[in-house]
Amino acid sequence: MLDASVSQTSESDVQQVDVVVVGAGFAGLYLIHRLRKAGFTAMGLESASDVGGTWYWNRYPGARCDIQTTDYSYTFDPELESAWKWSEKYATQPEILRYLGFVADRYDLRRDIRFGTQVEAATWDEAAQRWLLTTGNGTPVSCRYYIMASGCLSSPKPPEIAGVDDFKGEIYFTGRWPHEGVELAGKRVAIIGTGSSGIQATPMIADQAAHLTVFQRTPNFAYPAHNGPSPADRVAMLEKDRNDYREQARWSLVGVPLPRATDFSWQLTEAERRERFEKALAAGDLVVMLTQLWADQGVDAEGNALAADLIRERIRSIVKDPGTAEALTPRDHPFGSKRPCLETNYFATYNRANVTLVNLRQEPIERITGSGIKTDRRTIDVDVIVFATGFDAMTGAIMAVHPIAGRGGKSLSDVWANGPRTYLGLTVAGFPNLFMITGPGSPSVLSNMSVSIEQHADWVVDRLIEMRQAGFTTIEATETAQAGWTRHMADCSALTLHRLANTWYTGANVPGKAQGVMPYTGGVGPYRTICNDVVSRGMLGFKLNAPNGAEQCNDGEIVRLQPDVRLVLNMLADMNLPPLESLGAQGARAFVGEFNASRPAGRPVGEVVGGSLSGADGPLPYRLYRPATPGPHPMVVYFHGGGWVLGDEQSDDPFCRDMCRRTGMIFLSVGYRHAPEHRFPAAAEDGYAALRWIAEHAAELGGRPGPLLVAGWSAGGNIAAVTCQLARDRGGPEIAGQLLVCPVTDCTFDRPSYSDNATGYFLTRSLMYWFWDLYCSPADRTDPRVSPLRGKLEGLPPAFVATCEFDPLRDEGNAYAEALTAAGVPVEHLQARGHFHSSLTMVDVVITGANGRIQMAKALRRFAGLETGQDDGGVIQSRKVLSAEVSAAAE
Ligand code: N01
Repeated sequence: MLDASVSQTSESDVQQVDVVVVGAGFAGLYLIHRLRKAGFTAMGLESASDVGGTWYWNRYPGARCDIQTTDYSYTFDPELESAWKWSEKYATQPEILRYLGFVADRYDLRRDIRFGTQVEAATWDEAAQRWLLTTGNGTPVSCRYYIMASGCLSSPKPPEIAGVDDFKGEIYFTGRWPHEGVELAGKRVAIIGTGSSGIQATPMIADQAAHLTVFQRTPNFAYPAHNGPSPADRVAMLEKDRNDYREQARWSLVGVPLPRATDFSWQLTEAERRERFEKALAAGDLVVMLTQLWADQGVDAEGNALAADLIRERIRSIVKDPGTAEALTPRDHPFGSKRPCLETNYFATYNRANVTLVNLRQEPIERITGSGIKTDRRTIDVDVIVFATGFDAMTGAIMAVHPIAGRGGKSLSDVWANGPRTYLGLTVAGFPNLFMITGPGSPSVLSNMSVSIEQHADWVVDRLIEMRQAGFTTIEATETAQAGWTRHMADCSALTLHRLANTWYTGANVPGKAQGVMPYTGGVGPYRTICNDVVSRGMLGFKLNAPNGAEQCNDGEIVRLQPDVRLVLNMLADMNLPPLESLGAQGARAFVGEFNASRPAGRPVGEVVGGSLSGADGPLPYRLYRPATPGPHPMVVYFHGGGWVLGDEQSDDPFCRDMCRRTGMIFLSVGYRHAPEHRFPAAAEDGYAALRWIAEHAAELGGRPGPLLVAGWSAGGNIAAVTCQLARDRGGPEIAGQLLVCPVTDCTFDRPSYSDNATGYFLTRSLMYWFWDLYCSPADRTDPRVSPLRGKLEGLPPAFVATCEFDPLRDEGNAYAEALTAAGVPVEHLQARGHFHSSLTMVDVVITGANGRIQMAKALRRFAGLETGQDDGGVIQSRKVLSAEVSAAAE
């Protein structure tokens, strides 16, 4: 099949090519096409006897794609797009295989592929700066670049059940289904596994078999595919402007151009939520159900549970036997944390007389015998066993080439012994010129694969072209870049619920496999931006070498911000907003008011009431947030942020609600006076006066008798810190603890964070200059009532100080925490990595800020003498419950 143009060195019997591509599925075919067009000699090595990859092997009854065919297609060639018409919304395996064959024919790809060829080992030849691949068929191959396009789900998992060899009947694996088909009519069939393969195969097998017994360990979330012709609305969207549709898909979150829901579950009524669910159900689309219900469904356990309950309800409504229905109802993992499935008659199949479900949670399989399957309660005799037990996903096919020996002979299996580490899911430090397509660390299986494959193949081939132009012949990720990517991966997965489920996404399905979320959970569009940024920042994190000794290495980490902070800052940058300080105080206030109106509404608390208290020079408005729990509650006097110029008692509403829920305490947000109308020391004196008034009226406000707590963010943190000093010096009231979030503590601007973070992180240095100028004359600035760092710190209440890495105020906050400690004040200091000035207060926008708020809430409870560790707000508490459930399920 190989083209004569692939050069051969007869002396050594080693074929020489520029690039070897392993795998001839979606990825391998496109790569060969692109490499050839770019003038590289490319050879495909494929263990199957033809093209197709996963669609070559997975021929079990019912096998179909679960991304709509409008989206599950190549998009690189408009002529190809118009030359092929899919017959259904979700094409069958034979049709998809025909499509891939059609593509191979159209671009004459087979001539560069050696079929029936398993790559057995790959060794980096340091002297030649090339890879040497040995294969199970034919001569070894030497290549400059070695690309693994071997698929994420192509290495079937061994059955792991004792006695398989004893079975006298027929055994089949869904992932290796015989090409000639299997005759099941009249037979007693067992199927083990209820993932996507099992759920697709079960109704089809039940139609044929005399009896089907389904052995289920974990029930899965599944909803109807509603297969048929492609839906008219989706086709219309595509046909209206194909390029635009494809482009939107490339920048979307999962590779399908559907906007995500932006309303949070608590903003919708139950009827509205049900309506959305029914609509998503009718769409028959995995992605619609996963992204279109409400904004918190994938990131928050409570929002997720609302969706999960509706899916569970549907199962109960279909399956007639209540015991079977319950057994089929998933309860041990959040919806979407494990790949959900599209089903066609799956649940209804359990109403058939010839179908039985065996719940392996109640009666585990002990072994397979000569005649069937023995559980700890009984033996079920069968003629056929179908293993739908899944794959050694994401790393299995890569590690099947063993060893892959990189620099210094290091084996990839050793390097990955504790789990895969990559840079961008594309490369591995220590393995020059090795690329993976949709490897671990890229969006891969959490995306529409065809979009991710094209992006990866394009990125790799474009780099090879650029290197050729620049004279470089090797490329290798640096350890720094890879470590940074690993950290970013962990930050991203902390945002989602994937880590709460035992799945093939985390390696949990393969005994002994290192565990951790393997796909990149940050989304397709953000990932594409990052890959492009790597290039525009001079191949950041890569070392390039040329044969003449030339070297280029621009080392560093591509993402240092928390993923959601990065998105927020990019969004703000795209808005191209005028600097706040250019708007004047009134204009800036109006702008902030408008900005606040567009943020998600805070979550419900027991009660929110407004009122008026006595400030230093007249009444001040306040807003009180009361928990839903019975009072009286400890009270926190809260000062909002806004540089002493902006904001009001309502402007930190989501933060106050969140902290009220997490602490179980009253938050009373004070509307102190603002500059320039009221300059220093108005805000400081209002803060202290408010504290006194609240202490005097605590009982009527529903507060617990005893010391108050104070808290504040930014300039509010400054007022909180000052208030503590004034209360100490002026004879009370007593304060049990202070929470200072990114506080202003000093009037100098020469600390490094003022230059490191001068611009680009929303709060800028020049904005801070402006705030200071409006509030305080230079002559007053060293007064501890505005620069508390310069005050006496002994005898202050215990403090929790939070500072953020990308904040101009970081270093003065750190300095205050250190100075308090030095003065003998008990201090807990949170230095939030990857966060910016607003991270901890932008509740439900910067989700990664929640961890900081959990710590803050615990500290406040401790200061108030309450138990910590409980009642930390719905989100995290229910995550804990889920984790506990998951580990219980695993036991
Ligand atoms: O594999 P799976 P799959 N004893 O790992 C059970 C894609 N795909 O082939 O969950 C008893 O999901 C296991 O139980 P548990 C899609 O991305 C797509 O079905 O580990 N049971 C589970 O029920 C999908 O997610 C399509 O407790 C055992 C099942 O076997 C991915 O491929 C179609 C067991 C395995 O489910 C994998 O799906 C098919 C044991 N020893 C697949 N070991 C489309 O529609 C495992 N199980 C495009």
